[in-house]
Amino acid sequence: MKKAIGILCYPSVGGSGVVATELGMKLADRGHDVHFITSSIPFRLTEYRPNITVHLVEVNQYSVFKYPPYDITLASKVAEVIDLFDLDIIHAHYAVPHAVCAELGRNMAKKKGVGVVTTLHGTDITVIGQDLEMQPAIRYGIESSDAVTAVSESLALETNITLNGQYAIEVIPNSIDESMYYPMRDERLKRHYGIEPDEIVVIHISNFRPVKRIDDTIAAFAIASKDRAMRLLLVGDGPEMGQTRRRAKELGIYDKIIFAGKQEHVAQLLAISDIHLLLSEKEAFGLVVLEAMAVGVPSVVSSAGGLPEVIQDGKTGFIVPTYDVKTAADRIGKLADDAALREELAEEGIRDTRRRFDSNQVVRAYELLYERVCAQY
Ligand code: U5P
Repeated sequence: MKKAIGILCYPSVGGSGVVATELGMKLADRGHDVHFITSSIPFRLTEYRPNITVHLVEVNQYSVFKYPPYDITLASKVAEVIDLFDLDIIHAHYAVPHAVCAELGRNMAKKKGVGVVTTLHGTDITVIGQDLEMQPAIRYGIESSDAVTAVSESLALETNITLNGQYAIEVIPNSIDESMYYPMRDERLKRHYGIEPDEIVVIHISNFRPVKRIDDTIAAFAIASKDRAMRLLLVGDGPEMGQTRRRAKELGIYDKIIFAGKQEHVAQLLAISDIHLLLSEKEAFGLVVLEAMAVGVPSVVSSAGGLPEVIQDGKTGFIVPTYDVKTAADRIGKLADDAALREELAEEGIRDTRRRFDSNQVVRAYELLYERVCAQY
């Protein structure tokens, strides 16, 4: 049955925002009435789509407040949207602040019987969850939700360990927009970046935060590219960028690196790449790994968090122990030297994307969950 769904998410670049936005768009395509309640228009929502309304949360900067009350304003907005649009369900992406705001908002609303589903994406547990001051809020967000999902088994387990709880957390993996990420090669962009046709392109895409271990990426690339014609394509920007440039100069590989900065269309950059690299210290899922797999680029990933649930070692890519730069370099070299192996892993990766991460299956899993939750009221 068609539902009126409120989605609370962070609209900025990053796995959770992308996943929440694409889920909302798919739900709208299937006839649901979707309401994003957020601080700005989600960055992947670039064109008009029927059945989607964005409600912006505008925080007034009254001089009486030392801190602008974003969370309270969001909760008020949730209440307003529930009553104005007769919402059936709120889907909060992140326990803090969104699940807490969803709970507050539904209590403030005149309409009763609105369900709350919360999806955990990682940072709320792996980063915020470590902060003891925040744990009561995270617990409250989880416990007051009618259903909680996590994007990987590893995150579900870590949530219960961190919060010392026994929460029933359903795992619904991430998916990607198949109309953007599909098997493609496009050599033209290589010329733009001055990449020679025989050079192997290793790509890394992230927000350049310390948890991504860019130092390890650079070090592994330095070893692997010593006697090989290789380039490193770095996509994204963030706090580690300065250190990355310094390290690259120290290692003498600065000229082999292309700093592409923050990009909105990473599929085109994946299309000129041969190997994808993600050696994070923590990673709840690793959406970029799925994106690379869908385009047909095999990944070398660390064994952190949910990454081993996305990549099958030796079948769709390679998994190396976290912090193990030498093994990472070895796997990069192995892939660089063997086009047939790259092809084999890429093909299996494309098949696996369709088998386990099909977006229709994922959206259907959320729809079934919404139906179950709504049936309780
Ligand atoms: N991303 C971009 N542009 C960038 C860097 C990252 O679109 O410059 C996107 C990735 O493609 C991915 C998300 O969809 O942000 C990061 O997800 P995750 O790897 O943090 O889960």
